[in-house]
Amino acid sequence: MTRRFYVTTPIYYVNGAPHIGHAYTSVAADVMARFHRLAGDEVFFLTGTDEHGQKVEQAAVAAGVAPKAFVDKVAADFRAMADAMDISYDDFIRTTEPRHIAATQALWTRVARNDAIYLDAYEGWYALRDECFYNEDELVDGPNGQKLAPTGAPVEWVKEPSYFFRLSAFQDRLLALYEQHPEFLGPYGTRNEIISFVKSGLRDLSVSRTSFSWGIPVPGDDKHVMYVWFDALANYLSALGFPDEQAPRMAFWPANLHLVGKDIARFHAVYWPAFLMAAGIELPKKVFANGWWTIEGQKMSKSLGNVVDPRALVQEFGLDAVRFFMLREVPFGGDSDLSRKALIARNNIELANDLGNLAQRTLSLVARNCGGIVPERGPATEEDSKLLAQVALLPELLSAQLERCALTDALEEVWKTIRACNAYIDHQAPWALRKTDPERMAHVLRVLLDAMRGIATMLQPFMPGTMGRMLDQLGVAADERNFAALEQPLPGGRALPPPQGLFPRYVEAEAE
Ligand code: ME8
Repeated sequence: MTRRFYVTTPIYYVNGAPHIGHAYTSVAADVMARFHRLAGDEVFFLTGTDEHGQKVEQAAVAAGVAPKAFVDKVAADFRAMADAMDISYDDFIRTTEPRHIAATQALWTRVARNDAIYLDAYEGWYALRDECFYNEDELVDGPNGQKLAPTGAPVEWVKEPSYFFRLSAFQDRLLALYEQHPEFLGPYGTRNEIISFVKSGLRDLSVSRTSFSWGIPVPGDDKHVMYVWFDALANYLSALGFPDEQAPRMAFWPANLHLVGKDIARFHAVYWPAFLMAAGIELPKKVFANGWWTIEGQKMSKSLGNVVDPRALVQEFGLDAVRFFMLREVPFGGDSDLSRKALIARNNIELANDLGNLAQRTLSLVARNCGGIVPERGPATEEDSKLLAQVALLPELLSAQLERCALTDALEEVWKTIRACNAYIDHQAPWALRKTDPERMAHVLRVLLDAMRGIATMLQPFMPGTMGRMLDQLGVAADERNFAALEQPLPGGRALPPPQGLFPRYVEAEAE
């Protein structure tokens, strides 16, 4: 039976340009998608853009452009960013597309038919920046005595006719979900926060607005447009062809993993499952929230002028050094800081030294001493077997870690193996064996080639471009690069291309 794996990123607001935070969640989701493809699963990987709502409408007005023209332009930039980061999405959904509008209206109709939506009037606080309604008791005091959202966003008092979703009716079912399926929501801290938010009591949620029009009309009452979060969350279904149960992609529902930032855990772990329960639709298997990036210790913001376009970093350091850094620096789920110093250190120590040198040393010895031909496997010493056994464990270990979204632990596991290879090469000293025992030298190099093949195969999801080049250099054919193929050793006798460096060391230009 084929296993299916459906993974999503948030769909990003098009009120501003893409930045490193957006790239981060997308790279993490990309690693999950690529990993599952290499494991032989049928994968559907969705990303896209969130284009409705007051915040986007205001950004268009500020730019002096009609909303549709504005969102077309910014959405294209988000797509270009995803392409530049080598995000292997299978579909890019935009909420202004007719397929999304139709699906979202169908979802609304289903929820309304089940008596979970009613018309009333909203009066309360709204934070435009978060596109979120807050209860009075959630607000905090700002510097000039004004009220702020807990996120620090300004709030305004909103009073207008509105449709409401009966969120309060789902409190017990949501708590039961978190309890019975502890794997539904992670990491631990986010799960606790959400549970206490739900326990503190849920009020019905305003799900339509009448004071602006840039949104999806409510079926049967087009004075109202849907609350942007009802609209946005529906994307995960609309890309599958919902409400057409026969649409081929519907086989991917329920989603295996919604990867989000911790800022939007509430929407995904409270509102979304409640909407789905109300519509009688199966729930996603897992929501996992990544932590927050700061830049050189500071919050990223337009006013500080420190918003980082990931493409600028890629230009300077190379794509895979950036992808690697993002997932390596801090355990996935925790907050991280982007500092040039840390990025350069990771690149130089772990990529250029640990992995790059290992490949360079081994491949140049094979080129020089074995005529560039992959040696046959020889009789294995205890050390050989130990190293190869460690490599052979990687697919299973990494699968278990990725199942828990422990992307950083997965990398650490691979790095332990890389360090073991470096210890092995130093200890075996194949360069010295050349004179004393050339046969053993060939066997040692063969062990290293096999180990590096395992390592490069497992690292493909994290650094697809560079690991593709490493596998080229190891003489591994395209159809030998998945996890199952690792069980089959490469035949000896293959001619390898001349070795080339994989990761340049980065030297910070001397201050003038
Ligand atoms: O919230 N650090 O879109 P958005 C880490 N449209 N991740 C960050 C980040 C940072 N500094 N900044 C942004 C929305 N992110 C909605 C989503 S989904 C149905 C609708 C990432 O453009 C993180 O994943 O504000 C966060 O959740 C997302 O970008 C927010 O993107």
